[in-house]
Amino acid sequence: MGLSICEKIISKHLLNDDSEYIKLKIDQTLTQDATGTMAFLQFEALNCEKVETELSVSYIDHNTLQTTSNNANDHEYLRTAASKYGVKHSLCGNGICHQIHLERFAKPTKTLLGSDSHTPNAGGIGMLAFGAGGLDVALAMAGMPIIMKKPKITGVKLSNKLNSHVGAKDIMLYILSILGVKGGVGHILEYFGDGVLSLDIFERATITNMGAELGATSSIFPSDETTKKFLTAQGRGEDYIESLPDTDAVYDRVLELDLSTIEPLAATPHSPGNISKVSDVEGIKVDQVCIGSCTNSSYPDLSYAAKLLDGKKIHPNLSLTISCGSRQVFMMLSDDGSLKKFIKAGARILECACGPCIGMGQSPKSGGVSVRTFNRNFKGRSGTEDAQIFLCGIETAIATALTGKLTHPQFLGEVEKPLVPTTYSLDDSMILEPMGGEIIRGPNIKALPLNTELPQNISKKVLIKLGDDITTDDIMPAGSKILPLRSNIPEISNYVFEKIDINFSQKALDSGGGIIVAGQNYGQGSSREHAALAPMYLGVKIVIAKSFARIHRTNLINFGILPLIFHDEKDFEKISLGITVSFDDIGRKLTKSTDIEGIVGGEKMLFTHDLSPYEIDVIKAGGLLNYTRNQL
Ligand code: MIC
Ligand code: SF4
Repeated sequence: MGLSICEKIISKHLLNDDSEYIKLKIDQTLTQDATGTMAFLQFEALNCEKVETELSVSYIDHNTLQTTSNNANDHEYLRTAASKYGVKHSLCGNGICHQIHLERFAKPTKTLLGSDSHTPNAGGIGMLAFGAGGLDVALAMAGMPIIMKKPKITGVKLSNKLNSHVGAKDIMLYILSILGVKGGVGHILEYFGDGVLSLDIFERATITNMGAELGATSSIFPSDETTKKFLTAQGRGEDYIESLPDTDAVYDRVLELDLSTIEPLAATPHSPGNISKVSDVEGIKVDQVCIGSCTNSSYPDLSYAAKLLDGKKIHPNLSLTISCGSRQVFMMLSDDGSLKKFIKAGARILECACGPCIGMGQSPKSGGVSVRTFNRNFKGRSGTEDAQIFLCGIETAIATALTGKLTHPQFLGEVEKPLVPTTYSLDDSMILEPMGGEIIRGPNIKALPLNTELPQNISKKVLIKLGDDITTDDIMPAGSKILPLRSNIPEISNYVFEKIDINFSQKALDSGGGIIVAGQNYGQGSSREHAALAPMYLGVKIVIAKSFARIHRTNLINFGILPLIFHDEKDFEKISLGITVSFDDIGRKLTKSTDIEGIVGGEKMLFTHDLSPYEIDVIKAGGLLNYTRNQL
């Protein structure tokens, strides 16, 4: 039986022979500033002298608005910590972690763990890349493997070519329309078939990037002649290695997509899984168009955007922002005259960073409509609670910027895409080599809180009851006000569930902690471990849900919070806000059975867990840091 690309890479990195939970060696790590301060504080707590990976890179890209000293202090901490521990450091202004990593460091057939959910962006080049919480990345930097439930592999067979006005983003939106935001859970999506040949590396990366929106463990493309040309054009020809599936590779499930049947699509408010044809939502008045983010900010994307705008003016009632994914992209747009086209058209050029994607500026007006080439449109993420955010590809975004209303890209007429470059502008001077030295810590960097061992008996109140698809943006909001508090858990914990229940944190503190109850897919979205760490700080011991999103589930375990699942989903209705839920001798029960009996307001109720023996030990120890230190 032939092997898929994933199976080949996994077998090369596999460190155990368990068929259910696999331990994988991690070759490279990446961290960004919003999750990186915690990752580095955790790495420090492991008392290692240097990182043990082949390569670790620390990026500054999220917290770039410096409205107080916090972000600049974090940047200095991260720069000096990287230097001390042997990590490369990409300075503020150099661009978005995923874009730069793809351009300069990602290698086919290697493994990458990043403290950001869109780390599978590197799958566009054939790397097996995973998003994780900062603690998992800290452990990988210390040379430890990642442990995960063995993923299933979905083969996505692409045939034919895209029609004009349809881009890679539409492929992903189409897949989201079929599978939904939970459709990738437990799976790696491996792309194969003739259709792959028509996609350049950045188009492939747009697709693997947004596998995160399906809840997928990772996504990957083959490494082929296109990959070779790209790496050569980046001056990294020696990093090329062919990586193809065997012709008789077998997948756990196969999805067949005829690229020629895909139309321009848009995700409508407030989920990347709410997909409509652009033709069905055309005509909505739009106040803002934002182009950029790690999913659509490459040189091919932006030079095409500039070409589409050439000689035209954007609609006067609308604001168009452009954020390049990297300084390489910015430089090339400047060299080829694209920048001038943007400026003449009336665009606002932002720095190379995440920017509006994470609510770091450019929040739309009250009730405003914003059309973005980004990957997430969760309610409130833009910084404006009642804004309506649509996600789409480059062409729809430009057509919309010109007309002031959501517009089908046919409006643009036939414009040929610029050729993919055969050389890129190469200047790594904003990526610092580690030089040793001492770590500098600003006053906002507070000590890392630790959990205590799992108590034998737990009897706590339900602090909040939530529905399905609660995102980590709902649990621990981001944006320009809260993101700068990422290195200060006591402070940031005041904002947990701020948008759903403004009194949550006070209630949790007053009740001496408690329990969170939720529906399906709890914790979808980002990898931010603050969505587990801050509730832990507030005394949350258990989350009971119908199901959990992968990265968040691991983050809960990593911080000693027990993720329990309803045995019978109908019991969800029987748990009310404020009711007391009790478990006796819980540590022993977890080990003994996957069924756990609890008492809910005096009545018995059955819950289950899907924890591995290792995960049970981590929870009992009060989290992974305690567990690892006990082991050492
Ligand atoms: C996101 O897109 O939600 C983020 C911000 O990049 C997060 C990481 C974070 O919260 O810092 C992610 O995707 O993991
Ligand atoms: Fe940055 Fe947005 Fe990409 Fe997250 S999704 S890494 S915030 S650009």
